[in-house]
Amino acid sequence: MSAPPSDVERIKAASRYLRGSLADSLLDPLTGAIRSDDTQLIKFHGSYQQTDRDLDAERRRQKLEPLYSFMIRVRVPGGVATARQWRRMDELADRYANGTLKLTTRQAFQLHGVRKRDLRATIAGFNEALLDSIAGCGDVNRNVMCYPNPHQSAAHGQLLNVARAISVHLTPRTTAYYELWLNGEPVTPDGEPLPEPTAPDHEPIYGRTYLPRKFKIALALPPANDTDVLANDIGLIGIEEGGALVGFNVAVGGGLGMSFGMPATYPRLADVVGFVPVEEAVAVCERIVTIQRDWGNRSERKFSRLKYTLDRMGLPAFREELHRRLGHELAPTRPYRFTHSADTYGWATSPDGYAHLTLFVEGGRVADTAPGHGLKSALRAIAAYHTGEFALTGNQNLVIVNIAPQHRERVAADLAAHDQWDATANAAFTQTALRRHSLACVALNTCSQAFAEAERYLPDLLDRLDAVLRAHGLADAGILIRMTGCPNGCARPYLGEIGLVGRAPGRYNLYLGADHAGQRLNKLYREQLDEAAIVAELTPLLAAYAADRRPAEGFGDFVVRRGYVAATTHGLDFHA
Ligand code: SRM
Ligand code: SF4
Repeated sequence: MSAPPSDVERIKAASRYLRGSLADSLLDPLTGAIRSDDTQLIKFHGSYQQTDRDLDAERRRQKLEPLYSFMIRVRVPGGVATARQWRRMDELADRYANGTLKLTTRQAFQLHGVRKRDLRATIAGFNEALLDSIAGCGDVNRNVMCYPNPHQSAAHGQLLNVARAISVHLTPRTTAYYELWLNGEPVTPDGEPLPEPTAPDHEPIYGRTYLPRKFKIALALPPANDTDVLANDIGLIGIEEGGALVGFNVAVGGGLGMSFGMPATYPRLADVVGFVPVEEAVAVCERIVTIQRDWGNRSERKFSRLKYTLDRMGLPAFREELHRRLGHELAPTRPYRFTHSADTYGWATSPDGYAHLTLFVEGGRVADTAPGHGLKSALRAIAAYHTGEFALTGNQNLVIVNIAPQHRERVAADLAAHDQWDATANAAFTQTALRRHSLACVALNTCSQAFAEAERYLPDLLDRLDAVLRAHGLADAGILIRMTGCPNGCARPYLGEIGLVGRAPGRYNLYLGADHAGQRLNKLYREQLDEAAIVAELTPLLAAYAADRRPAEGFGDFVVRRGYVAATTHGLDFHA
């Protein structure tokens, strides 16, 4: 007998296409929270109920309910936002959230600290600027990632168009989102509930219970793998011919989450299964989504992601099922080569004279250092006149895209006026390359899953590691370092040449040996290290790297070559 469906499956099935009792929960003035089942459903609308974990203990002592607030994840397919959208997000962050914008590892915006009473105004606020949060979270396809600058070449422009088409095609069709957040009150002024919609909702792709679990798609155009394409349920690797995008190698079954003490859970990189022409990219994604819908595990959420479905079915059976649903076989995989997964910082200029400036945003947090002073204010000033776009990268950074020739000096001056010297430096960065290649997940104080700090702490740890790097002449070594507060993998730590994963407050597991281009997972090197131990473990390795590395050899490749860790060749041997 098969195991019963999980509780989340019950909630989805009973939700009337994601409505649940959210309308009532939002109106309840007695609590800052929403009802328990609704906390699952609101994720599909792009929001998580959270508490301020810094205050939890004190509020418990005072017999107060936790300080509830909501994170809202605003989708930006391919990361490309207009200047108007930037201005609106900047404004909403100040008016309803904690005054900062988080640029996520999947090219979305996150607002933190929004109170229940302000949820509607916030969502309506970004909706006016043509942004949405539906499918920001939940058991559906999430924000589709791709290379952030569509103006870099014709092929990059095509890539963004495909990312947007996939995003639209896989967006849930339920009208619940519009009804709850945008089309006025879900109850009439005299308290009568609105009648059920006359045309009942229908989800042609997902069905009534949506997917068994979250689903992620990314596109990349070699040699750049800036979206860590193989960490996704579906990775589309663009193939160019004569400057045009002709199609994609399709990779399936990537995903990074795991749980400590459960070796049956593991990070896994996607397998490349064949090639499709551009015109078929949307269809192939839809068919893979439906395989996961029908074959994914709906009983045990720890094993629900496509990667487990795939390893359970076996690659040949999965491929056969995909061919059956597509009506034909995939074409053979085309050759490709990734060289890096990090962003390239500084200025670039297009042949038409327009410029693009990639800025490092530490931890993806756009904030000021003092009122009116810092990165947030600098970007607000630029957004007032910039005629191009603001593109969020998969590395939590920002590209100011298509800066008109007459604005170039002004952009540089606005950044400098707000102390953003490194932003405009190009060759002469004051920060180490290690810092510029760092990623950190949100973790405390909002993430309920965090065992340890990440975003708030990594800059301090980097101060100590910077000193080691400088002492060994490694200030310009672009080593990928990634920290998360738990093993879920939100800053893709298992693709870090140095991965630090929170075990307990102030304690991290250290993983080493990923490559520099997102094509090899790392491996556990040491457990439960505090700061002194992290520095002590890394110092001799960095010294050896400085002394003995081969030309152009990455740190991850070096530690594997020298036998500090074995190479991970598949998710199934990650724990070996
Ligand atoms: Fe994540 C859950 C933040 C990218 C794997 N992630 C969470 C939650 C919602 C915590 C929770 O469940 O209560 C975090 C909200 C914290 C907060 O306070 O904001 C959270 N994840 C993030 C972000 C904001 C990290 C960041 O600092 O940038 C990223 C938002 C991406 C976006 O815009 O959609 C983020 N999360 C990722 C990635 C990286 C990626 O997708 O490229 C991963 C690893 C890839 C993957 O999915 O396998 C990731 N997040 C998870 C998991 C583990 C999933 C699994 O299969 O086991 C969870 C927990 C879960 O789903 O049960 C999770
Ligand atoms: Fe939270 Fe863990 Fe994700 Fe960090 S990795 S944001 S601690 S769920």
